[in-house]
Amino acid sequence: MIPVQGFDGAKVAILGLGRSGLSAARALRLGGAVPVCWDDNPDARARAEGEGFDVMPLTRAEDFAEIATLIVSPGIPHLYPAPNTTVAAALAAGIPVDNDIGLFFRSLGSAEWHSMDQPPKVVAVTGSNGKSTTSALIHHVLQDAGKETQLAGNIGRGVLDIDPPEDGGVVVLELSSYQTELARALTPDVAVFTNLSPDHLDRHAGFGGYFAAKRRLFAEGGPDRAVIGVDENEGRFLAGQLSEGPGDDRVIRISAEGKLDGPGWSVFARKGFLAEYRKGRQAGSIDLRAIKGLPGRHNHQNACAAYAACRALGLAPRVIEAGFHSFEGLPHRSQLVGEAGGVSYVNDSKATNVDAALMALLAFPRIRWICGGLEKEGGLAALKPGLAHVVKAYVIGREAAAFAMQLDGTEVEICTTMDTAVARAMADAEPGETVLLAPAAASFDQYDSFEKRGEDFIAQVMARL
Ligand code: UMA
Repeated sequence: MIPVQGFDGAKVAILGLGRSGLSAARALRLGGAVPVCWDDNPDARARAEGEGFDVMPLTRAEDFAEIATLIVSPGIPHLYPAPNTTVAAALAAGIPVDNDIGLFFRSLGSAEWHSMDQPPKVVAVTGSNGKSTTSALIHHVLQDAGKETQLAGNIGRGVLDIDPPEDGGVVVLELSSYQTELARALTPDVAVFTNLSPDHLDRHAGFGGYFAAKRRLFAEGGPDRAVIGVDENEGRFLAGQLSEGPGDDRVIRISAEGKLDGPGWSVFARKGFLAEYRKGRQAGSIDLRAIKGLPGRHNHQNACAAYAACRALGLAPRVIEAGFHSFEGLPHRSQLVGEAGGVSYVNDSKATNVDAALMALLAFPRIRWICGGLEKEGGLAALKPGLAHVVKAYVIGREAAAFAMQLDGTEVEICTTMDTAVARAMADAEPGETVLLAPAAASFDQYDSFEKRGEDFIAQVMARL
């Protein structure tokens, strides 16, 4: 755990007592602060009380009379669509609002760092898609290369929960827009922006607010190196703003859409190969088609981002390539769960929306596609470019028939349950094909979470392999 610095003896309010809130409360207490906690859910309050924390409602400006700052969990709105009551009270009282990420960046460095040969570094990854895989891949490559490394942030571990890093250590953080928007300190050594597509728009008052939240990672002090996905205008704009000129290699441009020209530092994927160019010369290349844990264009973009971040940290191309080969992927994201009789079984239960499912469909040539569930707004029309890869769809979910109706032109079987869908897809599959769970829908009509849905798929496949 990282003890929070700068609040010794001060009262610090904490709103939200989930993973990040409780971890902030513990780290503040360790640093000598007096946490004052609140959560709108009584069960969460009881858990904090069980750990000996003071819990009290903070709903009026007067409640903040003795409070130095308010730490807010990422899932709690602080401005849009409307501030939570506690945040509104803090704003009325003129109290600074921060989060665990801001506390982390202020508290990570210690006096011991002065005597280290290589003081620890922080890599922070943001973007709309691929940030979990990119962060996990950077962490894996570093681990594989024998470096001391820790992974935290939006990926599921509170940032203050990590151990103080050692000499030469690297902390890899996945950061969401909720987290970057609120943090009062954001000073990674290497910052990565994977890509941008609309998400969480209600929390950021639109697409501009969402981009502005992510851009803060590159503005507050500025990283030594910025790895920027330039396949959208926003990335191209950001890369241009951060560079002194086209040859400035503090910015590494990445693309999954082909060769990037220019004298600067770039990493791109073309026809299944990753290439690195620096000062007009090729500096490295990797055959991504041979890497089983990273199938498809979207994973090739993740590979470019992770490669660039690892190069910025000084790793050699061959070391990074070796790490890519042993990367197994994250659970429920292009996860290869088995192979038999020339058929591959892939769990992409995290594909809860149409964009993510399309990426999965484009990653494999001949697909027995298990899809359906609780449909999101916007319909399925955007899946069209991927349907050419589908041999047949096996539709699950309570509204399977309505879902199937939208897959006009594709052979479809209404299966409703995972059990039936896996059995039917497996019976039909031929060598060279992939049985793919990529639902293009949320799981909540039949499961508690996308994780539970993915686990059911794996169990059904394993029972029959
Ligand atoms: N709460 C209130 N009032 C509210 C809303 C929530 O009191 O109005 C309370 C809840 O009762 C609960 C607590 O706040 O006790 C939950 O806080 P939280 O939703 O911020 O969740 P944490 O457990 O702290 O987890 C957070 C991230 N959650 C969100 O961003 C929603 C986790 O990312 C992250 O892994 C974790 O911190 C550790 O850093 C999850 C996520 O869904 C995976 N992220 C979103 C995404 O990836 O799309 C951004």
